[in-house]
Amino acid sequence: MKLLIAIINNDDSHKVLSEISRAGLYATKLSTTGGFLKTGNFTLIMGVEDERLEDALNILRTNCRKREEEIASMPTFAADFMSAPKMKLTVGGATVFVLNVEQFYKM
Ligand code: 2BA
Repeated sequence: MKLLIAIINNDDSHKVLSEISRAGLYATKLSTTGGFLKTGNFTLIMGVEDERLEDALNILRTNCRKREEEIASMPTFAADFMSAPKMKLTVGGATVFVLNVEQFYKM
């Protein structure tokens, strides 16, 4: 069994969770915050049998979009904020960690 930890954009949440349920997979959704942009995202924890790992990854691949976000680069003073040059970041689709599960119980 594998444990997937997937960090996903809030906008993709509804579609991804629907597809996971439709595929008969299980997930727990946590509300989280990116350490860099400090905006909300969400994190899925999924316990997945080895033979279903590719199914789970495909759902994430298909339903999580890459998006461009524009942020102000760091101004020197608060007054500089409006004129601070903008920089573009590519955020997402999904950031996924796959870990081996040693033991799994439902008691
Ligand atoms: P954030 O930390 O808010 O990062 C948002 C986006 O900002 C990142 O998109 C990336 O484009 C950029 N970014 C983040 N840290 C950076 C840095 N040190 N230098 C330059 N650019 C940086 P993604 O890579 O798609 O990440 C989306 C979200 O996934 C992240 O939100 C964070 O919550 C999570 N994440 C990504 N990589 C991670 C990792 N190695 N460990 C833990 N969480 C991670």
